Amino acid sequence: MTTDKRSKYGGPSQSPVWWIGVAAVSLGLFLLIVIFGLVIHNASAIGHHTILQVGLATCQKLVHNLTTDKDALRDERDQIKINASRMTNEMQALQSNYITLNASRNALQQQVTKLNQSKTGTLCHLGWKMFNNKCYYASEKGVTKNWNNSRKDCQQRRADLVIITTKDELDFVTKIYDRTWIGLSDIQREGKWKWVDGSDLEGNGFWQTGEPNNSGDENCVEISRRNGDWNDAQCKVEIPWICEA
Ligand SMILES: [Ca+2]
Ligand SMILES: [Ca+2]
Repeated sequence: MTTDKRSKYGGPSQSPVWWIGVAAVSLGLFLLIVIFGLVIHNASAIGHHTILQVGLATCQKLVHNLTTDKDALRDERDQIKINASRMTNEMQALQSNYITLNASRNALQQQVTKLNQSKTGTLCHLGWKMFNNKCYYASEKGVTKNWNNSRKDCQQRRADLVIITTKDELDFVTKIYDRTWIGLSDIQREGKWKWVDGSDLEGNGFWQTGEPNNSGDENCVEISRRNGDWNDAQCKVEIPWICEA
């Protein structure tokens, strides 16, 4: 039995060589596979390394860019702060100037008001007289006119015949002339006494006793010699006149 098996494989000296060859070939193939695997693995690792390097460089560049942007933003923020501070200072200066100008304007307005008061209180045209902040013009000595022409003369002087509202004013006028036209008449309607500004005669006036009597169609009012009070006279009479502005 044993002899038959050995003859089948060609003798006991050839069998180990054959197995060794097979094993060597197998080992060689295995080593090739291992080397190939290692090469593939290394190539993959190198690829990964390169990608990581590129990614790292990109990140570094990104960080650099972000740092640059951050610095730029910080500078911009600082500049905005400086501008805001400067604008605040300018605004405060403008507010201060506004307050100063407002105070100056108020002071000037007060001066203008005082000047206007001073003007009305002390200044009348040359040749005019002042009384209680009003200006009065008395016709020249020796010149006489009827009531209508006297009034026209006053109007040419941007005034009108005097309107007498107080006893003081009456006394002031009668010291200038003891006979003079005043701006009162009943020309428009008999017995309806109106001043030249269109207003009605208020109260009883300063009529002489027995006047107004419309004696001979008397429609214009004069201050006459008799005690300085009023008399209605004919408008055509020519006497001095007094204007009030
Ligand atoms: Ca009359
Ligand atoms: Ca009369």
